Parts: sequence; C-alpha cells; structure tokens
Amino acid sequence: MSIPTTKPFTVFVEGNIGSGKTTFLEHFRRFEDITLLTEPVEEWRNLRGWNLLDLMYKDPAKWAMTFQAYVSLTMLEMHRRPTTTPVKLMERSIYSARYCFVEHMMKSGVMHPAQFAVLDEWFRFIYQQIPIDADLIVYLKTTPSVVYDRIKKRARSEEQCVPLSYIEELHKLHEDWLINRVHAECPAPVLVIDADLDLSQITEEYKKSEHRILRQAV
Ligand code: DGT
Repeated sequence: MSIPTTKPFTVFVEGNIGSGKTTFLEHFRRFEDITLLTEPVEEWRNLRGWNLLDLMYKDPAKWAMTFQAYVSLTMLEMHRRPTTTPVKLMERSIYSARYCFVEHMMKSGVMHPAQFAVLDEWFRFIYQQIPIDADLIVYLKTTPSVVYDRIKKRARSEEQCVPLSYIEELHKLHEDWLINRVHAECPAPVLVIDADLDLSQITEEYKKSEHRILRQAV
C-alpha cells in the first residue's frame, strides 16, 4: 500500500554507460512501495522533434552545452518529482551529469571554459538552493572493456561512434567521484555492486542491495 510521504528514501543508481542501471531498476519493479524513475533518454532523443543526444555525439563542440543544459533540466525535474511511496529509485542524478559527463567535456577540451563556467554556476546554484534528497548511491561498478562490448551489442544508433577511450575516461570519473572522493559533494553513502557479471548471475548481486533499499519500504 502506498502511503503519502513528503520525503522518500531516495536512491541514485549510478555507473558507466551500459553498466545495467535500467536492469537494476527493473529488478525492483516486483516490489511494492517503490517509485522507479528511469533516465529520460527518450526526451533527449526527441525534444520537439530534435534528437539532442545524436546532435551531441555527432558534433560535440557545437552541441555539448545545449545537451547538458537539457540533461540538467530533465534530471532536476526527476529530483523534484513528488512521490507517494516511501522509496524512490532514480537512474543517475545531476551529480553524475556534472562530475562525469560535463567534467569529461571540460577536460577533453570539447567544451569551452566559458561554457563550462556557465554550467558549473547552474550546478552550484541548484545544489545549494534547491533541495535534492539523496540517502544512498548504488554504484554499479564495471570494467570499461565489459561495458564497451555491451554497448556495441545493444547498438543504440547514437552510440556507435563511442570509442573505448571515452568509456575508460567515464569510468575514471565515476571512480574519482564515488570511490576516490575528489569532489567535496558526494551527497550520500555509496553501495558498490559488481556489475561486470552477466544477466544470468547479476540477480544474486542485485539481491545484496535489497535489504539496504527495501527496509525503508516497511
Ligand atoms: P544502462 O542501463 O546502465 O545501460 O544505462 P544507459 O547506458 O542506457 O544510460 P546512461 O545514462 O549511462 O547513458 C545514456 C546515454 O546518454 C549514453 O549515450 C550517455 C549519454 N548520457 C547520459 N547522461 C549524460 C550526460 O549528462 N552527458 C552526456 N554527454 N551524455 C550523457
């Protein structure tokens, strides 16, 4: 039974591209009293008919800023969406957008420092002024070559040009944020899950996180 609550136990599911975030969320669909918010990739692929994800991959120097501005908006909308369940599971967050993707764009030179400065000011304003609940981060830790193979197999059209080096860089940025804690802001404790396992074995691994998440739902 869903009970009205203003502050659910909020979990961010984080990890590299292809680490199985959507599968992890789907694992929890069988339980009651959990709101699942999958990442709004479809919105990024179709904003009034424009595929921003595709534009960003095809011409990052021109479109990275626009894409990240829209990612921030859609993530913020998910952070602020009211729920009636005691547990809320979210795929990614404005933190991974900033500390992994925008960080990479800035470090690789894809984004002009002035563009980065604008996005960073927005990010700082948001996390300082707008309440964003976070109680736990589930980090689906993977090996870059493993997720690279998965990305090739799933063949999402926009991602076909993604090189292994990009996946390796994103991996390092997730590790810096969630394990090495190079940024001051890590909004919640981190639960690390081995997400290299294939689908037949991963359920057992996912189950290890159930008690941390489900005990909040009783
Ligand atoms: P999963 O279920 O772990 O396989 O999750 P994915 O790979 O469907 O989801 P995600 O968020 O790792 O990536 C979706 C696509 O969107 C992928 O091509 C990377 C891209 N993406 C996601 N967030 C951002 C972002 O903030 N900036 C940039 N540049 N790309 C992003």
